[in-house]
Amino acid sequence: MKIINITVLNGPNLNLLGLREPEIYGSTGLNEIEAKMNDLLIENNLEKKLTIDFFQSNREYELVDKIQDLMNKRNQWIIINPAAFTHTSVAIRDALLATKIPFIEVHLSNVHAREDFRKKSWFSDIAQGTITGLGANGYQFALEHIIENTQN
Ligand code: CA2
Repeated sequence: MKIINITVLNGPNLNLLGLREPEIYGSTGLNEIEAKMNDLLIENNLEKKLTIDFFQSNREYELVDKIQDLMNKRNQWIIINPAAFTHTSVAIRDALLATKIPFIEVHLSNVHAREDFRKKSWFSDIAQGTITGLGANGYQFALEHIIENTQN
């Protein structure tokens, strides 16, 4: 049986979700987002076919290392909210390009409706798709896409 592994990567400050600035980022914490994603697998009886690993870091090199760890592994997907690194990180972009793992870029807030510097993403043009502005549900939608596109 082909097992799909999904790695959910979250960038700097997202460990503060639910604790600060709920008016921008919502009141759902990262733990709750992770629990809901696991629930979605269980509801779909997929817990033996899909696995999800979660990783949050405030350090760019740790995210690069985590992506490199997935290199040469088969049947991988990445869901990534690079947070502030969205607008700065050629290093994370290069790591994703090197692994060739399909990924979905998620943002809680609508980055296009905010400051100009947030409109530039180093990821959108190489992502399978992007979800922005739909809050914590964005992670669920990304997972639903993977579920629908990896069956058989
Ligand atoms: O909307 C998003 O998901 C962002 O990726 C969040 C980043 C921001 O730099 C991007 O432009 C858009 C910021 C993450 C900070 O997360 C916090 C969460 C709670 C309280 C404070 C910061």
